[in-house]
Amino acid sequence: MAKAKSTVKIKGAALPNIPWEDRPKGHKEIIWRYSGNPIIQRDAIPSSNSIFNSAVVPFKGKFAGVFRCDDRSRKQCLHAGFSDDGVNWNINPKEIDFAWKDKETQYHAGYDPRVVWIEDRYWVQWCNQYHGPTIGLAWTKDFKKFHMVENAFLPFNRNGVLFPRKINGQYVMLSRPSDNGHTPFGDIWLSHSPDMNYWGKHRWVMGRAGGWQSTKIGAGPIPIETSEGWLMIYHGVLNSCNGFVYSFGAALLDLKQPWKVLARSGDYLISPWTNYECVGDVPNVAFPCAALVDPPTQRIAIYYGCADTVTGICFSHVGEIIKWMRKCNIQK
Ligand code: BMA
Repeated sequence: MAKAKSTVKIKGAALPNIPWEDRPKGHKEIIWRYSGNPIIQRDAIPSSNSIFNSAVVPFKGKFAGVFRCDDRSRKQCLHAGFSDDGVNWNINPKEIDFAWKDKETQYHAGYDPRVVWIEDRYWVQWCNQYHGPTIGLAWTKDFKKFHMVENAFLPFNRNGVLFPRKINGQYVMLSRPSDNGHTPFGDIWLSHSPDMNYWGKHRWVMGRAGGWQSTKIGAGPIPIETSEGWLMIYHGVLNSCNGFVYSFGAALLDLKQPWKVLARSGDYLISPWTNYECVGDVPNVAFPCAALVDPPTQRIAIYYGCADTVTGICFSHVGEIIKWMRKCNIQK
């Protein structure tokens, strides 16, 4: 198999079984959608109204994940799931039963999960409900038993995304302070913690920009460590006469001071173009929550929610994304 020509080095273990489809012949865009999209239909489990904005990771030579499965009362629920190939998913029809000592802050609904392996366990971050949206945290080793810890931030906050390792001796998380509704603003922030319990040393990362990212932005998948910086794929929202439109692009953050932005795409990678991104419970949403990467070949598979209804994947090469980002860079 031909390796990407880019000299960018990516940290992390090889993932030769990454879900993959070659770039279609004649396709000129930086990114291409899987021809079998959507990979998860809205009714993949009996209780679900929609399955989208979900997170997957490599697990024991295969794949596991945490899925946002809104149910038919339209409650936002988190479910675990497993897959042999990262494309065909077996989602547990029972909602995750998070173990936690404190009734007051116990999970009772959740959405937009992210999952990351740090040190010796998988950490789940999601939008938890405690007097409004805030960032819930839990860990698991087997995707069967999940152990909650304290909510990371005060409400209102969404899009909590952990870095995959400590930086300067501390855990680091991106987030997007918000309001209690369909927030018409939003910048990306970064916070530090010595123990996954207390969060502080808050830093502003970046704010809105023009066009597709003019209303609000929020971190997407877990940042990817490369020799050029942390590759952060993030969503951006514009407000049209037809409501919010969710697209996604990419930025590069400094390796040692990840609140410093090195480059940022003025163009989007994906904006809702296809039927399944444009039509659904919330039209015109492409919302990325996870990415799988195979460092030796630089292949990347991005998982994203489509129109708040189903789940899709799209593909590219990390080096190509970074090269493209530098061409349409708006970080001066
Ligand atoms: C955000 C979140 C996302 C959703 C998006 C578009 O505020 O609720 O889960 O995909 O709105 O509806």
